[in-house]
Amino acid sequence: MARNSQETPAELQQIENAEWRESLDYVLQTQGPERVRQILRLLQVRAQEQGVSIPFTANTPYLNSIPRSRQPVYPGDRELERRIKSIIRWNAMAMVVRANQLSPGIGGHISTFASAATLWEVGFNHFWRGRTEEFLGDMVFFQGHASPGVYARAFLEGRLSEEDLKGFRRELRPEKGGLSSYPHPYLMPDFWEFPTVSMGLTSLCAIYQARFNHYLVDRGLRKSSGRKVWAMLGDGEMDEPESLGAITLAAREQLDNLIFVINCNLQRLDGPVRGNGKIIQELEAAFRGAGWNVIKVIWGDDWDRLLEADSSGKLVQRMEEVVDGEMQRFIVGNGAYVREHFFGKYPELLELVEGYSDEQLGQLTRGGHDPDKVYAAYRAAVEHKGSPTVILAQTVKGYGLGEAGEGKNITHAQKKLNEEELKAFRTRFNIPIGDTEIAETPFYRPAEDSPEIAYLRERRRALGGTLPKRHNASYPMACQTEEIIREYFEGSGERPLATTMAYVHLLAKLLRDAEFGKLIVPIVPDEARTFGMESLFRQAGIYSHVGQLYEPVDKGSLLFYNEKKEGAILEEGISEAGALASFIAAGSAHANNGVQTVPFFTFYSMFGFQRVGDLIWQACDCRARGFLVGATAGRTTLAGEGLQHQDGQSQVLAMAPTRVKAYDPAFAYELAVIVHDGLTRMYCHQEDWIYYLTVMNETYPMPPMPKGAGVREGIVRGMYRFARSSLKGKRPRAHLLGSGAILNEALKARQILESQFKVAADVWSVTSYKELYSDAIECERWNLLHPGKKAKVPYLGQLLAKESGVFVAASDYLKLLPASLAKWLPGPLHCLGTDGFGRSDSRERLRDFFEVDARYIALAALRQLALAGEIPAETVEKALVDFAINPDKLNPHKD
Ligand SMILES: Cc1ncc(C[n+]2csc(CCOP(=O)(O)OP(=O)(O)O)c2C)c(N)n1
Ligand SMILES: [Mg+2]
Repeated sequence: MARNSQETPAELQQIENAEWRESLDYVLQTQGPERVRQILRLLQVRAQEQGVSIPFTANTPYLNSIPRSRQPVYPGDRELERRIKSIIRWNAMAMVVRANQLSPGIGGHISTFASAATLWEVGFNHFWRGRTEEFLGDMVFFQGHASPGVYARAFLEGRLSEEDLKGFRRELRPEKGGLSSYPHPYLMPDFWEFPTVSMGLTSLCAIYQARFNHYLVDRGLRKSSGRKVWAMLGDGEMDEPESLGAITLAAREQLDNLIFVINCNLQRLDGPVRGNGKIIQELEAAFRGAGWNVIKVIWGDDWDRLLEADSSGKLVQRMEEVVDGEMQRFIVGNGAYVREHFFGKYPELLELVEGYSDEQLGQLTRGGHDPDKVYAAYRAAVEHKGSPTVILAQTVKGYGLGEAGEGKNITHAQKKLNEEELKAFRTRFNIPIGDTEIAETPFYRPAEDSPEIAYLRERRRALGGTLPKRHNASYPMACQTEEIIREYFEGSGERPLATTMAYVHLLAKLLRDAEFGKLIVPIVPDEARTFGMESLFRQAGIYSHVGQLYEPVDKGSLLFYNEKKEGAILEEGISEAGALASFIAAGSAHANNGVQTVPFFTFYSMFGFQRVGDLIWQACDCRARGFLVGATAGRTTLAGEGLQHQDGQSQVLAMAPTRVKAYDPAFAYELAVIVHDGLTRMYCHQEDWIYYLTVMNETYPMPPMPKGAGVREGIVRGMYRFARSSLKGKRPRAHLLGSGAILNEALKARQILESQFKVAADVWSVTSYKELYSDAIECERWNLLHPGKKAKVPYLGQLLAKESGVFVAASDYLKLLPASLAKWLPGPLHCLGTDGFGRSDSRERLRDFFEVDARYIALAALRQLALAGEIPAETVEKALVDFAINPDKLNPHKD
């Protein structure tokens, strides 16, 4: 190219740029992309050799990943699909608006689905396969607060009625019921499959779900079927640590059955997700860095023409330099504004759009609203092999709401539309509703024989039926585990054992059980050796999709780290959140995978309910079943580890989720009875429960199960008499309630009371305060609502009907736990517990510090007896001295 000597350096650079670009285009056309990569690499190396450092970037330009030339032809009827989508948009909006007209303040989200509609409808019409006899269907995690979009579609599909839609967020309507605000399988067990509205958990659970689907195949429990897991996510929720926390695992496990679609409307609740940056680029770098296939869908078709026409490179430059906060202004502003502020920055760009009217510029679309682009991305995603895919789709929050909130910061809070706004929405989406009816925001469904309904039904038929649809495929198992647990009824003789050891022993036996063995999924986050579970490595194997590519250092030992493809153990590394996501996948497999797996998730109890409590809540919402086993439990039983390790609250935290049964067994036979009960209820009677058991690492001889009547029932219902007083005759009487390892302290206290004070003391083993409490409040409620009927007596009341005396309850947990029962006891109660921060020291010192050892139990009993006038007050004072208790010692509540 001849150059003019008058040209400025900037102009020369322009020419140079154009030449380089043309060269690249030429190489691409004549020799293909691989050659382009080679040359770029060559140049990179050359530059580096010359000392030009090239900044690291995990980003590609701010352009669509799939160029127009590689877009497949759209297979659907675009016009019909647009009409269907418009109707769904209307109904989804109408549901929220109506609910708020009827019940101001009931809430709901309009703008999220408005931004996601194309992303979802392309999925519904062309990708997401329903469940059939032969195929379980794809799994779709829907962005939770866009639920009106799913309901509105189900309405067109004839799955929900107009009456149902009227019940959105009005679940307690008499007789009619309603639709839950968000996806909750607990509330709509035939409809929703995955709860998604606790931000962050969707990404995590979808990843572990996809991995679990592979696990089932590798373990021979399911045939490989090519089903996909789709997670429809928001850009704001990607800030939750759980959202990105497991993405490297997804790539490492080569989960090409997993597709994320992130709805990048650039906004969250209060404002822009990254006002001063670009969320799409940030997420691209994170996912590419983690090894994902990243597909960006940023610009709609009309931008392609502009990009193709721009030889200056200024359009891409402008696209890249505009931060998201500014991008939002181009949505809210009109075409003239876009011309002036977006294109106006460079004369080349103004020239580029010279032939465009302001109206045209105002309507330039974002990629996530262009079905062609979305389809191309989805097709590429489902065909991609070897790694998971994330689609980053730029959309507009509140799309179509116009003045009512499109792209505005207030849009998330928009619950109502005035008449003018409704009319504008109606007109924009061409909904056949007249001006006279519009104020009522009526729902609209075309006639059954209309082209829209026919098309929509045909599409779903072709894809195997409707979704979401939860299908509970659980079936009653025989549960012949009585033989397995009988051994523990005998006790361990002189041999000291910890409940953890008994638990691991039992689990190993269950893994060999003809019925359960193949279904048990042991899950552990890097503490198997801590809990003495390494024997299971050899027996069950540690799951690894690729088997074991190395010879482990401990290969020679019996307990070597044994990874294998058909391994049963999910060794999750140090991720309680990930492990719990696996627990959810395994615990809900009867609904989502047609196979009834039985998870046993064993973890450091301190890092369970308080660390990943929301996931446990979500597991309950999923109606997951299985065992959560909090090991190294008990604030004073776990010695040495101190403040951040000693759990003295999980039994209290476990009170909250109603589908959790919580047990704190002291002895091996108790544990065995509880596990047996869990298996029977969950897998024989098919009840939705999660069993939480705390197990401990303190060793002591395990006694045989007492022979008396009602022991086994008592273990399950929460309490039974372990030892009756050996003293006869009428004398002061105390009842000592102990749980877990602290039951041993109650037994020692009994000795002290009987031998030194001649107080008759019975010892009760409280296996579950939660069971006792739940039963008591249930009776109380029934009695309140049936005043004319004979009052029901709680189990606790029945058990203690003939007892008198004082009560002392001691556990390794907060005093709140036994205090919850005080009103149902026939005598005064003193609660001992472990409120306060843990310390690293020996068990003896810890139990002294927290005031839960035998001396304090005896002291509390004596004090209660003195208050009741059964013994002189001086006896208590003397006991304090005899027990060498310093009243001015450190206060565990405060120090
Ligand atoms: C853990 C958690 N924190 C807060 C919320 C409340 N919340 C619901 S939607 C939302 C904003 C979501 O933004 P984004 O993910 O960008 O979705 P969008 O609506 O923009 O599509 C928030 C904070 C929640 N549901 N979960
Ligand atoms: Mg958003």
